[in-house]
Amino acid sequence: MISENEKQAANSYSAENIQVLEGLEAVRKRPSMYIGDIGQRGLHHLVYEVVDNSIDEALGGYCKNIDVTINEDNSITVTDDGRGIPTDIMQKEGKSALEVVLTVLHAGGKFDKGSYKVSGGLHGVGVSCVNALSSLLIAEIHREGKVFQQEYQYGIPQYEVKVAGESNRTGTTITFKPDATIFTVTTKYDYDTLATRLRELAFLNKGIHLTLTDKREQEESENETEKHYRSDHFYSESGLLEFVAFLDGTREKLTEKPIYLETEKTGLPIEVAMQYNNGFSENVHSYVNNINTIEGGTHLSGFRRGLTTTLKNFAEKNGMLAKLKFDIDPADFREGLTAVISVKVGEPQFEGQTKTKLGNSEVTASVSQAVSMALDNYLEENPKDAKQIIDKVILAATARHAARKAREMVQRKTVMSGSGLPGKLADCSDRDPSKCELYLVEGDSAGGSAKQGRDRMFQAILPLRGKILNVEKAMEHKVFESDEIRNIFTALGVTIGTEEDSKALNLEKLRYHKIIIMTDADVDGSHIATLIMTFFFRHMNDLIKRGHLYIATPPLYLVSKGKEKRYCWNDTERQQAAEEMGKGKNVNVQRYKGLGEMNPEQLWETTMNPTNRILRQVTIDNAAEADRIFSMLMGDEVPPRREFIETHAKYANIDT
Ligand code: 0RA
Repeated sequence: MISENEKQAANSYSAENIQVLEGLEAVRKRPSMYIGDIGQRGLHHLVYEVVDNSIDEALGGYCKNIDVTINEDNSITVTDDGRGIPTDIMQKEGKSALEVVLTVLHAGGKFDKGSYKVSGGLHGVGVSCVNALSSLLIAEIHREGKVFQQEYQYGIPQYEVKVAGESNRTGTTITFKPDATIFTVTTKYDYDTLATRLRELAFLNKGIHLTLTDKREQEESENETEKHYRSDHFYSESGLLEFVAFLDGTREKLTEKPIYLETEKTGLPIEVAMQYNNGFSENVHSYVNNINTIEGGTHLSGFRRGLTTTLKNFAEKNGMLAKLKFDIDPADFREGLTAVISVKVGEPQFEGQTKTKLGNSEVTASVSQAVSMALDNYLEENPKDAKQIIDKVILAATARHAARKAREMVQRKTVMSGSGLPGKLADCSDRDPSKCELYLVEGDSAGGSAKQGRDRMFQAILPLRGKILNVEKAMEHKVFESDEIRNIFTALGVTIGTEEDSKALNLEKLRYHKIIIMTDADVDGSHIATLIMTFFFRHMNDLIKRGHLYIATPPLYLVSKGKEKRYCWNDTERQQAAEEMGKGKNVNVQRYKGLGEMNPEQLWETTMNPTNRILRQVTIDNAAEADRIFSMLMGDEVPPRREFIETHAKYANIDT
């Protein structure tokens, strides 16, 4: 059989193959066009692309287990127990189906007519892109009692599919090593990033077992002397119900039971879970074919419409809105609501800046009807919860009116009173926002050093007083009554609220394109940085999404000997510097506790000068996880926060 295949393959090595090479070459020339970017995100995207193929196989009902392993050399192995990618020769292409899947762009699943492909990477480019961007890829297929194998380098097959042994199971194993000449930023996989995505996939696709194992280093297990690999197993029995419970782990529930629906409307599978809590933020996450649609779209509109009309009708029917003197805004129905909406669409149209907005118009009505029906039933069957929810909506509407007044104050102040800028702001002289930076600095004394040390041409300083308001726990009008927060709004030139959407952010007049949080490198400092980030996350989310928010990283140590000085950002650097400078003799190590300990020149040199400084851009990799972490870090419960800080805090050791 194989020799027959080889003959056919050899005969037809022609136009098809040249096309393939051109296709993969295009991917290597412009990788960002296919996988988004070539940084940390793109690197991890490769894994998701491979896993998505296995998820498809699982959604077809052919596979139950998907295992992902980070190998010692930062290569990745994805194994599933599906049917195995077919290895027989395809007449038209003159090569194995496996090779077609691995070398032809968009080929995945095409040849399996019966398959209902719903999963699929963000860009839907398939595993051939992963192949093109890997220095090595090995495919191992268990099928028909045999093990088939084929290897690739940079997308080029090194030999025809061969039989490498016998097997009594079926499944696909793909191992790939990202090409370091493409992923120049990093080729190192982050366990937590992969774990978060696999957990999300487990919630979104109940009944599938996903595991993640890290073979790069072993850890000691509790009560055991044996070492073992770090590993997690993700599995969800009840899907989005558990997802919502997980997201709300540290929030206080408003009602006993979450509201859940799972249905199919005109061939469109819909799953929704929602739960009200006693907080003030809206945490609604939507997915299409397992892709997080951060820009929303027709499914989200359908959800909102269903929610708003059903709750409104119910409240009116029961005379619960009689005492209300003003209208209710649709957003009032979503305050303190955590919800996940997941739909599977056969031919999704993705629109928007990041292609994460669903455009299929038929989806709105389907989702809206499904939500209305399930919610109506719930309200009828749980009158006590229904009252709680409506009361909460009325409270939200009342608070919104108070907030609007407070907000109008902020905006009026921006427009009037001379420049309208806060007195504490030391502005820069350049007026081109793309060149300008605003430093948000903890404390007046550090603010003073920053003002003296900066380049006043393009760097502005806004000192903030100690701990700013924890917006996670405050009602909205409190947020806009806070002086520090008003100062941030006015300094940035950002306004909110339009006729239609009272929460829309207006970034057109943004005065600085880099907003840099600069706090002490200690526990207090990182707490303040987190408070400021929480504010931006909840109230200026778009500003983060557009990449305007950064964190400055002041050094932790100054190692000096006579006139020679070296700043160090971690313990390894410190040790190295001390060794190189004097073999331990007359070397002075100064530990910076705060920004205030540096003089203006030092602050400029280490933390503000664009040629030396290290800026960390704040990004939102996974919206649901970011939401969960912020609510946990800023919420009322102490134990989970302590646990998180103990496992993640880089600064914990310098305070003791
Ligand atoms: C199409 C047809 C068949 C299997 C697959 C695709 C398949 C693809 C992937 C990608 C990762 N894991 C996979 N598992 C299966 C088989 C059709 C048949 O056996 O009749």
